[in-house]
Amino acid sequence: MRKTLSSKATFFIIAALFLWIKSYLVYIFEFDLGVNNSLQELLLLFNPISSILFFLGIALFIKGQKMGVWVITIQALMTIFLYANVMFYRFNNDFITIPVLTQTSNFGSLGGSVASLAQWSDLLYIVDIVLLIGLYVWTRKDWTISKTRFRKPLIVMTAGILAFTVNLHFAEKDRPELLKRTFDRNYIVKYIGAYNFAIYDIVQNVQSSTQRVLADSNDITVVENYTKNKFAEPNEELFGIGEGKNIIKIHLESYQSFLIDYELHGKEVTPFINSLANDQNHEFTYFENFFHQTEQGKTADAELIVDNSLFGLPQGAAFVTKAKNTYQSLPSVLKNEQDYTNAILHGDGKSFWNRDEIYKQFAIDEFFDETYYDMSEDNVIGYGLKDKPFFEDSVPMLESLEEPFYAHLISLTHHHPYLIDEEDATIAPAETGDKSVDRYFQTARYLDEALEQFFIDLKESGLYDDSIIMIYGDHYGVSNNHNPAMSKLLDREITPFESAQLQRVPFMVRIPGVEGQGTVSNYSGQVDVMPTMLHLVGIRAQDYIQLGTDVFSEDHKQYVAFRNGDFITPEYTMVQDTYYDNETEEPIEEPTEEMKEMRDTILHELGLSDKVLQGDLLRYYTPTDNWAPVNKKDYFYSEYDGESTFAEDYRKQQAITEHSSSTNGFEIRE
Ligand code: GP9
Ligand code: MN
Repeated sequence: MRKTLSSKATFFIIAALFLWIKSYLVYIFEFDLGVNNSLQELLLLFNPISSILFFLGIALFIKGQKMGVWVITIQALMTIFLYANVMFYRFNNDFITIPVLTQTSNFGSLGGSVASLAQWSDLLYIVDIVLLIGLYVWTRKDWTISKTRFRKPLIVMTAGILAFTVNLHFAEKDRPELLKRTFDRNYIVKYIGAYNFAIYDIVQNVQSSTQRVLADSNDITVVENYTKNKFAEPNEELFGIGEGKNIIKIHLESYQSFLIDYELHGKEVTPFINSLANDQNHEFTYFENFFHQTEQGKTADAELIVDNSLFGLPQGAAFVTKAKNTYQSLPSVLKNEQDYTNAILHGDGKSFWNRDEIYKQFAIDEFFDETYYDMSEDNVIGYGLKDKPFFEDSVPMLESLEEPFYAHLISLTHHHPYLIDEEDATIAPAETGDKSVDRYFQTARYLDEALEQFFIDLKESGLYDDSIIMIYGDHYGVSNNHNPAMSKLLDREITPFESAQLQRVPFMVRIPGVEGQGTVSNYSGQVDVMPTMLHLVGIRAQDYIQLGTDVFSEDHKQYVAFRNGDFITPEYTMVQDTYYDNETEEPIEEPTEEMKEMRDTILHELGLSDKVLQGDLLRYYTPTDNWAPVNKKDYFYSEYDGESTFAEDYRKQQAITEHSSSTNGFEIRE
């Protein structure tokens, strides 16, 4: 038996196998990675191989018996890394990243609880190392010394790199642009593994810190001059008209404006949203030529743009790569100038899109994530909580906030691939044969019904009368990959011009006590939201770095930039280097100088925005005399750990007393 086991190769293979099995068991038993198809299952099993071969392969450079010591040391280091992540995950439901390591307060929150997180069964983590040491002592005398020094390690390490390439290829099949779009860390670990994720994280951090280091305080002056100059004076009648009111901001996932008034099988798809757009109650103003401006960051981009009046990055999500930046977000300004309490409500894990990090920089006081909601099986589909229970259970959370508040509710069910339970589907799917497009209308209807009920509940709670309500669509739901189906549905060819027009998403505002303006045709985009909101509550946007302008202003600049440099104005559209006349939809043979200048303006603005984000330039900018920069340390998002849901708990609480008391640390509004 000893003879068969007595070779360096066997020792190496056994070590690699041990580490492989250990890593896989950790994935299964310690992490909650949400594996939901067989390809993901397979990748989870496969993904530790690449880094194990690569790192253990290093030991093969060492000659003689010492190689064994190196194998054991590397094995131990990788185990420590894994175990540190396990401990961190047990507490935070998240993985260790460089920003987390540099942010010692996070460990502070672990406090003395490290001991309580450890379990006796954790001793199993060293079983393989003990066995390896035994094997080493037992067999090393019989090891032969290899003649070549570099061949073996290089072969093994190259095999590791190759395994990674294959891994990534299949991962991107399941989740396109996985690394570029920098999804949730749980996703990346699920697809490429905990070790590869750590390398990815290091590369990302090095890249982003170099750009930051090269920036200096003069850079912001250039941006400031531009934005101060672009500023549009507020509409006098509306400036400050919503002062002191709450802001309830509703994020309609994947909702494109073509849905408004669209009829399928002779029925309106979203009758309630239609009624708001058509201002049947004389309350809402609907901007029919409003566009999303997002790129790879999708939802995260929409949130960033709307709340900061900056563009997202050309690649990746600033939510992830620029999470440590200084921001002067809409909620932070509201808080600074008018003492708002800021909250975000969303029925998904808190770390998706790195929200739990960036929200601190945005001065978000409360983050009601999935742990606050009833996530039982019936309530969940696709990415997370269904919109109906989400909106319903959000009302008591809103009531718990101190007024005035800014609350951002992010819907989720109307998300690709538009899954819906049979009992929730109240309209038949479309019949294009493109499954996800066909279901798109069913989840849109579901969102519409959820929203309608939410309005009823808001009115009942009394919040409706005290709150500005702002509704916006985050980004397209039907991508160009589905043009044949879209063309059937809209009964026209989806040309590049048409595809640009389809990037319209709704933007609607309702101010209590103010009559709505019905449908407004002014052109605007997500970047214009923040200055608009600031003016409504009576804060001059000019003091802040804003690339958009107030949509209610007479001077509002009516051009809309897309992140790739294409753009739209009321008269013409520029897509892929071609200018089109909006009326005739035909290419313009000879674009005017003015059109070309507009293009330069667009590129200039996008470039300025990139400079702000890449250089973290807002750290050099003091907007007003009494501006207090956001201090991340002031914000901490605990998970709700009540035995019942927040809503249930809240109701119980209400039954006991009508006065303010606390439910797991949350003040109940009197
Ligand atoms: C997840 C949700 C979806 O929490 O916001 O993000 P998206 O895929 O639309 O960017
Ligand atoms: Mn989205």
